[in-house]
Amino acid sequence: SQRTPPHVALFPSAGMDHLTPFLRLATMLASQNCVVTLVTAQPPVSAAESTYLSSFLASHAQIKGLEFQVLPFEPTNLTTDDPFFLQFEATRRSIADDLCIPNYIVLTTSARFFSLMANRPHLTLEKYAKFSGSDKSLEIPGLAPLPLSSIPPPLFNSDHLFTTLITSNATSLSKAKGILMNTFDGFDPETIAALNNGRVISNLPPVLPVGPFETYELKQGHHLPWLDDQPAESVLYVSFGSRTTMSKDQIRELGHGVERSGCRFLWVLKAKKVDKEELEELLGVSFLERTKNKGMVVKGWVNQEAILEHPAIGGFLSHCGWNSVMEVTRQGLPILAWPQHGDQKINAEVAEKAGLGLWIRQWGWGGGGGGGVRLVRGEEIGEKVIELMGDENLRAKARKVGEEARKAGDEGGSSKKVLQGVIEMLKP
Ligand code: BUP
Repeated sequence: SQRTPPHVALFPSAGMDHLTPFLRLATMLASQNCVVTLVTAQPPVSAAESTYLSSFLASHAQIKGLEFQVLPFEPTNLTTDDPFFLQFEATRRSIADDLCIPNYIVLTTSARFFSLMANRPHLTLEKYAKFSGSDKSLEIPGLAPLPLSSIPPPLFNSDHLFTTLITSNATSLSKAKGILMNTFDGFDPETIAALNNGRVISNLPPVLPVGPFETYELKQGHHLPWLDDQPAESVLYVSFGSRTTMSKDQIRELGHGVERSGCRFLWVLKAKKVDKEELEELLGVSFLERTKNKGMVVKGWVNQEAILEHPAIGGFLSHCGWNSVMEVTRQGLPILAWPQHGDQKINAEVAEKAGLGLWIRQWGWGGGGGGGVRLVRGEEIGEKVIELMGDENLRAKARKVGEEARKAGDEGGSSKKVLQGVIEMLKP
């Protein structure tokens, strides 16, 4: 069509795991000639978000940035001190209810976890809380039974801010024109079909799979020359996302595990404060010395996309944050899933079912140490790493998923067509 391309405003929620997919979507829309304005909540929660955002805007002159001041929010009856949840709530309170423009939702989780979120207002999960550690399942219409042990614990508590946010969002879903998802039809076809057939929940706007979101060049994050010297597909990449810090005991066991596996590894370690001294204290000087030819431990922020794209990477020990799942899908690499919290167990199940690797259910929620979370021993971790890195069949399956993912995003592919359809609808 020759009509003028639409002007689209994108408003990401707090945290790198929301900002990153929105920036990707922004460039995808801009490359389809849309005028794009990126609205960002001020002040941001983390310094990582502001740094990333300014370098993105500096290198994408065609995308405009617009700051939105969030009203101060003094919570009473605090059920969480998670700064991201508090910012979600503050933002929710600060926005006007109806802007009289077509409104789409961009979802940053799996279709299966979304189905649980959308159903939360109708579920009396409180009464199942005592079974959350059992092998019982929850029946949601249209979906395969959902193990109670995969549901994030805060969701059993209706007073928890995580739950009140999800419930309030779920009751507003029908106001949206559509729900854009970072997934593709072939990745989780049953759930997407069930959502779109109205079997999961009635009155749901169309679910629009437009992923995996494409990446863009961002000249940020250090390049790792060490990787260039490693053989093809030989290195295990280890990262548990931007929000997880494991206990010291679990970090040490993980160290034993990767060392015992004998595999090469690149481990991005997040701890409260990770400087050289702390790395030595956490893992031991002798660990770093023994593994210096095999592996590399890096602290802080890396350019994960660039790492996953590197030919030396052969597998990913991952917490299964949804962005990470979609990034590794594009690369066609297998995952060893070790979910830590939130949607990650459900994401791990989806990834495993799609053919993207292994999920060791008995490892439970990660984190290690107290709070009823199991400490997973290095021997077990080592065995599974060997299995992941050595199983040709797993690699072949993951490679195939990667090919399908790329096809979906190519001209004429399912996700590309859906996105172009949305843009067509939005043309004035
Ligand atoms: Br850590 C890390 N570099 O060092 P997820 C993450 N990322 O580029 P999360 C880096 O941040 P949730 C790093 O590629 C992905 O796009 C990574 O999002 C990038 O996990 C994003 O994978 C992280 O969804 O969020 O942040 O733990 O709690 O939603 O699982």
